[in-house]
Amino acid sequence: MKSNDTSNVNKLNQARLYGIVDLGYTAEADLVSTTKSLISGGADILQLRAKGYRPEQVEKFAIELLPYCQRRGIPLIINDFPEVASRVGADGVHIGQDDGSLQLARNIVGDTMIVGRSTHSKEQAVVALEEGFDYIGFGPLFPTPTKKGRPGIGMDDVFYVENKIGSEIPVFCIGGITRANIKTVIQAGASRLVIVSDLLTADSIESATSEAKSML
Ligand code: TZP
Ligand code: MG
Repeated sequence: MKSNDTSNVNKLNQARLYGIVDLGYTAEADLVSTTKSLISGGADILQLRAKGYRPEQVEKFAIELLPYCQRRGIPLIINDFPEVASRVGADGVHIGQDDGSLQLARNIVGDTMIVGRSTHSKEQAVVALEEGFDYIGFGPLFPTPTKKGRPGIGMDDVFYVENKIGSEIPVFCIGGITRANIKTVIQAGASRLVIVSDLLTADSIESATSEAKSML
């Protein structure tokens, strides 16, 4: 992203815990309370992920959540839908390997929005850096019900990616990370994490988030 959006550049660079408000775990009626809990618990950046929902539904959810994120200064990233991110004035968009190029997304969201990419190998991570993405997700490290059918890539390349890519853009390790294995993932070299189900299925989302944050 162009560095004239200094506030979001700084927030992204400082972000350690990336939370996802995922409609696979969170009922529509609980979207706002979940968002508030993740923020109160210490999530530094949030994504709205609504697999199987239509863009107009995602847009409605985003419009609902944005004011709470903005009030607390937490960037909201929209998964999969650059058009929605652009229309609602979100802080960014996150796209996968099959969602087209960075340029395609930039054509829709412009130069100043955060654009992130999912990567599943160190080779894809290098390509994403060279292409110019603002950050990457790297994983899934472990098999996870949140991303069914995708094998875990393990932690062998975490150190390489963290050093090679993480010195240039934020690298968020993702996939099967829980409060129980955070320490191991950090020992493998990770410094920033995305945690979805372990937080969203906790009895207290806020406490679980703050516990995870305190380990980072
Ligand atoms: N991309 C790679 S793994 C994953 C996504 C969206 C899911 C992570 O969810 P969880 O529940 O933290 O394993
Ligand atoms: Mg996608």
